[in-house]
Amino acid sequence: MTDTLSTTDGDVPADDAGEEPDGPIIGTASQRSRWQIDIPGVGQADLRAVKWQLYLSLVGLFLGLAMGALQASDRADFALEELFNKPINLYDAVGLQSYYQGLTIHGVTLALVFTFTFSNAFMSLTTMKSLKRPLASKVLRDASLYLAWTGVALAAWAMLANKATVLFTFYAPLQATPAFYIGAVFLVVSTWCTLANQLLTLRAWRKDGHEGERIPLLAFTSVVTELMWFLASIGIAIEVLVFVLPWSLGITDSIDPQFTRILFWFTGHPIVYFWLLPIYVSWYLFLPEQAGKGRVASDGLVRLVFIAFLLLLPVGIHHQFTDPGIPFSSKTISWILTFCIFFPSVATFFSVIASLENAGRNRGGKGLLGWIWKLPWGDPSVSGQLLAGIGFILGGVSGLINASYTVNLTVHNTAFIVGHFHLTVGTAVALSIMAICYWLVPYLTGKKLWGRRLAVAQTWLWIGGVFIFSRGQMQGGIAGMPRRTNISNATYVDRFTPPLDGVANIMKSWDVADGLTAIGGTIMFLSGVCFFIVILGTIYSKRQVSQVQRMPIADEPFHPVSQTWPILDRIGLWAGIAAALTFVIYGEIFFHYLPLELVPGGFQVW
Ligand code: HEM
Ligand SMILES: [Cu+2]
Repeated sequence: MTDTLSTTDGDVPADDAGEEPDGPIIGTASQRSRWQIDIPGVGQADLRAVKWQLYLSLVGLFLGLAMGALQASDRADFALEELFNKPINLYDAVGLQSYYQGLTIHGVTLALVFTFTFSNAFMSLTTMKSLKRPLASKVLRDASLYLAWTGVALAAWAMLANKATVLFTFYAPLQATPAFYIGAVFLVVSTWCTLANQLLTLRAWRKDGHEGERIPLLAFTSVVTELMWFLASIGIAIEVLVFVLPWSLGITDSIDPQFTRILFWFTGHPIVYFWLLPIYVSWYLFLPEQAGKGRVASDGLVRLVFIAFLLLLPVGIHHQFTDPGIPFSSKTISWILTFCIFFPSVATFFSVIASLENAGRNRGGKGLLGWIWKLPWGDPSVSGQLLAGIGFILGGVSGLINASYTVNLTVHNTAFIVGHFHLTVGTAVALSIMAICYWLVPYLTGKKLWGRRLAVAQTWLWIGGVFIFSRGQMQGGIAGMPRRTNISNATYVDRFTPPLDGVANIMKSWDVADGLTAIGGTIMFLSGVCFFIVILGTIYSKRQVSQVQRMPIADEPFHPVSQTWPILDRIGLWAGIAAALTFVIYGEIFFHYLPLELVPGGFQVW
């Protein structure tokens, strides 16, 4: 089946004998290339939809990283001003009104656009691959794509016009122009379209002679990810559609800031699962294969982990430990359940490490740790995901600090939190997505990865940068530095003052924290620039592949699906249990909280 007009590619196996039927030939004649992908029935239009969701994700990443660079430099303003002996305002220079306008763009493009549209792309593709067919509905496929682009365009316009400087949490009574909220709604609805399409595709697969069969693991994890998010997003949907949007449109003139905050965090906690689970799909089912044909430890365990995240949905109150109006009972339930998240996380840690050990030993690794060095660290897609995983260890441990009710009080709303989540979403997720792009972009475009060495360097730069950055932010947080603050303009900054009487004196000031943040953040930004050079180099490269493009999927687990309880496959049942649990827990919260306490007005502060 394979045509080898131009065999420039060495990575992709040319021989595909004995495989299931391959997808149609995708490349155009003018490209003089006839490359194929490994999913039957998937055509140009399907691939294009996935590709443009991914490109939107990368546009979000680019904008977000640029704002991140500004935030990092803001910490170094004091040093730069001393150096150049004049006031410096980088925000002015790039045409932004304030630090907070930039921070809104940073939060929205990275926490919402980058992650959601990557999920739309990747989870659609994994569903198609796993069920060996294109998505069932072309209308939903295209609706998801157009809604995402339109939504992002609307919100981007609002933010760039400084009509939505409300940060990505848009807490009332901060008020944005309606286009911002409508854009957010479109983006969320695009993720719902993805889920609906996955479910239709699953149904079509069943009807196609698979009644009574077990759902393939890759499809199972992909569907549970989106389903979890659908349930999670109901909070923000009610918040925006019932309260915030009518208020922004002037239909209502008052709002309950605390109640809308509760609804926001209903979604705002499990949103982190939505960022993470597509990465878990990759860590469990792709990375071991890429690392050396490692096998997944247990089919049942993977299913259980994904179900655990579904069930641990209603813990959002742990973001509101310091908030008034929420009874201690609700906060207690939330923090106890929050600690349960450690279990699926630890299970994942041990299981993925076991698969990687298997891969390393397949490659000839010996002894207790010898397998680690045998992993293909020279493959940027592998090194990026391995380093992201290392970052996640520290991110997870610092998460335990946030989760502890009492310790939380010392770090709440400080820069410590920023240090924490740049290791989790900012590295475990973001660096993994970049690493996945190193195989996904070639897969989707039929091009050979360009700049492989630069790509490997990029992954190391990122992890080095974020370790410095997060160390700075955490230290600052412990020294009382607030987050979400334009530090360069704050009047109360704890600057180091001579005489130098010991290390403790320097560490107590915010200078070291600021310096580390600025240096680390700049390194991360440079790493991001390298990433985009590699990706653009790949997209515009002339080196087309002419073989079948294969997704790197891990073999049958050691404990195969035949040893997994069938009840774990009952996605509807688990979603029902999750919904019931959520109903009980939030019922208790609302019972204590209601009636609403409406306050008039909305504010545009910056
Ligand atoms: C060049 C790389 C990056 C730099 C230098 C950077 C820098 C920063 C800084 C300094 C803050 C704190 C601002 C404040 O509290 O006043 C921040 C906040 C934040 N960052 Fe990043 N960041 C980077 C990449 C990322 C990535 C990759 C993600 C996620 C995928 C991310 C997500 C966030 C979020 C969600 C916030 C919170 C925004 C808010 O409080 O409203 N950042 N970033
Ligand atoms: Cu949370």
